[in-house]
Amino acid sequence: SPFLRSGFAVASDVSPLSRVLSLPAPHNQWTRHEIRELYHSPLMDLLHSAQIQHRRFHSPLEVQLCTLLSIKTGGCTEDCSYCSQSQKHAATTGMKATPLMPVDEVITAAKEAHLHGSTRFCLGSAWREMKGRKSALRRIGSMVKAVNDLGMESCVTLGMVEKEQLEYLKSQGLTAYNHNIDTSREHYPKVITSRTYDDRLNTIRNVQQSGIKACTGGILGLGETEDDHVGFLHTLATLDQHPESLPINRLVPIKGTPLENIEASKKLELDSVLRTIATARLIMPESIIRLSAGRYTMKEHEQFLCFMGGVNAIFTGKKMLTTMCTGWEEDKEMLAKWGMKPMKSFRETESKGLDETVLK
Ligand code: SAM
Ligand code: DTB
Ligand code: SF4
Ligand code: FES
Repeated sequence: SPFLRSGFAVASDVSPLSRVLSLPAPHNQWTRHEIRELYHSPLMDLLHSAQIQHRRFHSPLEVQLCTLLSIKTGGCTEDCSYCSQSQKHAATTGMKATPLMPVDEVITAAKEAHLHGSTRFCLGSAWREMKGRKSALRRIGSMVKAVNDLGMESCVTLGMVEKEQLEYLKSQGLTAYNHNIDTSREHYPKVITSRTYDDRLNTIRNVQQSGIKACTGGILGLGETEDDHVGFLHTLATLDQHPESLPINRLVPIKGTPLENIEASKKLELDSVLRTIATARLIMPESIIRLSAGRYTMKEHEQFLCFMGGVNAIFTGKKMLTTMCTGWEEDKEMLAKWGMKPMKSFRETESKGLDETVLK
């Protein structure tokens, strides 16, 4: 074509990016070196390759809409230094602990989310672990069942959990369990001391072994380096199974927590976020990548670049757990403007089906 000047290949045949694009299937044998090379590729090539990879494994215009509900807020005995819900920071955050919500209130919130087009409903509790919480587990089982009965995918995030408890939740129809590694193994002890990195990995392993999909990812902006992003991605990409869902949160600095005033020199830059997302897309091509906490602070064009890099899920609705969330209408308007549409639920054939007019 006269319009094409020769010689401008996307990346040479032997570049790390083109090697990844020629892999026929996902694998979990990544080395840190390989991931580092991808992460530090020219950003333009990295984003372009991630978009190609995205199109090999996903329908490119579909975004999973997911809504969160905090079913038990505050009073958590963990010391995660970013979190509004840790009891350790309660004196300075002023966060009050609430009891576990009744099932009918959860159903009301799930119905609302379903009506607005969300296909996955996620229940979060501020607990270190589920051990000994027999009646709470039963009640959460009923919530899961009710969410499924609406035709939505169900998800819970309840802290550390035992195998038998996971089997019970699975028997109630649970789709996914969220438990994050949060950051790299090296940076982790600077952020959380009350639970180890290996505790987290064991919980994720138990979830995957029980046949529940694992939603696991982390937070960017905790004062970590770009090499911590590489380490974080390496841990995820070398799990026995890649996460079904991979949340990327951006730190929302919460008043009264140790990370409230993170130093300006450690501020998270957009290009690091894009590099993390695009590298995740390249090395875990089947995972759903979810742009999570802090999205409401991002401008539309910043979010657009994240979608280019391989994001295909968001939380949308009235609230995250305790922080702000962009609402359904605003999100649907933004996505529709770009020609994107909600991802169909794999449960949808079992339900009455989504209202096709949800995204006009
Ligand atoms: N308590 C459960 C746990 O830790 O597994 C579930 C809820 S916890 C709030 C889920 C995740 O939300 C955390 O692992 C962290 O990645 C993210 N998160 C919590 N507070 C945040 C904040 N202030 N900014 C960004 N992400 C946050
Ligand atoms: C995840 O990684 N992000 C979601 C979900 N998993 C449970 C929660 C984000 C919470 C952000 C802080 C808040 O709203 O309190
Ligand atoms: Fe507790 Fe989860 Fe907050 Fe950590 S992130 S303090 S485990 S609610
Ligand atoms: Fe529900 Fe990740 S928190 S899918």
